[in-house]
Amino acid sequence: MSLHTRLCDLLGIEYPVLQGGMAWVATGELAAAVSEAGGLGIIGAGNAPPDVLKAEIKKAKALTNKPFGVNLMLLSPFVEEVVKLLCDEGVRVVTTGAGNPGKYIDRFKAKGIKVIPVVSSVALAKRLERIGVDAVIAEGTEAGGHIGELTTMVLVPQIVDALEVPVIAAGGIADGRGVAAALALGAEGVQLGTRFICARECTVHQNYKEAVLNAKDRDTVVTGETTGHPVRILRNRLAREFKQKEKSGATQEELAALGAGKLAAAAREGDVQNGSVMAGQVAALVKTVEPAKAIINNLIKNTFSVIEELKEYGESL
Ligand code: TUI
Repeated sequence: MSLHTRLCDLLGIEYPVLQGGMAWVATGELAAAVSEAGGLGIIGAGNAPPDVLKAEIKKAKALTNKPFGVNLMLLSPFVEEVVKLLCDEGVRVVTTGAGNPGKYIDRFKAKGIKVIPVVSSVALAKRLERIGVDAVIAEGTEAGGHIGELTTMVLVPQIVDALEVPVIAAGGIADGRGVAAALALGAEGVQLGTRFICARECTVHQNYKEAVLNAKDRDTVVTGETTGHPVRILRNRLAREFKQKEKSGATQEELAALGAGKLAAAAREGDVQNGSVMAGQVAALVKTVEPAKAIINNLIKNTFSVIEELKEYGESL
């Protein structure tokens, strides 16, 4: 079964399914597994120094000949060096997050790298299309990690209406129902992060996977609303402490100190009580650990089942 859109041709992939480039979670192994399964795997650069990222790119190259991407996290202290590394390494696709990538786009384009920023507003999407991005990822506030304000349901159709380039929907998608909904909104692709945390090939700590598997509908909270960098994480001791400190008027420095290193503590050491367990609201829909190939195959199969079911509504007319 195939689900072919402009995005498949743009990126040279079989299915228009991207795996979110999650910092400390989306390593070379996961990205390669997703690309091998016909989607686009994406390594999360996060705050990693260039030598660490280079090793992940090397791992992915050893595991697949198919295209994969890297997510450039624009708040990284190493952003300049990472841009240079991505240009030198022959990475084929760069997604960006947590800011405006405008000033780096010419350098990527000069190397033939496809650039796909995550956007959470129509204004930024239009500005970036004008300076030559190849597609955009419209990410709703349901997503995990650093988030914008608008929901996927409201953001995606507005960006579809405003742009010519393909739009990829993200935030709140974990199964075929979500993919069918995204297509209905006009998206030509989807990006899933939280679902791929529970891919078998994802090397994140087992405790992190279990935290996602055990999450219920209201188990995520947004921290950092007072810092200008809202971040959705699973409820735990850290989340409670962060919210408490924000309520009692803690300074930006105090909050930054509380957050420092906490994603790595959860993702790599498995401290899911005192660490930052970033995940989207859709964690409640993630119930199994499966190979990336099974996740993608079921996603596509279930998308078509949903579309078939929907057709029946029209048949009685
Ligand atoms: O980037 C993400 N999600 C992330 S990055 C991350 S690492 C981090 N850790 C702690 C604090 C902050 C970051 C964890 N999760 N998603 C993509 C995304 N980008 N969501 C929203 C945005 C975004 C926000 C503002 C994109 C552009 C933007 O533009 C602001 C401007 O300058 O116009």
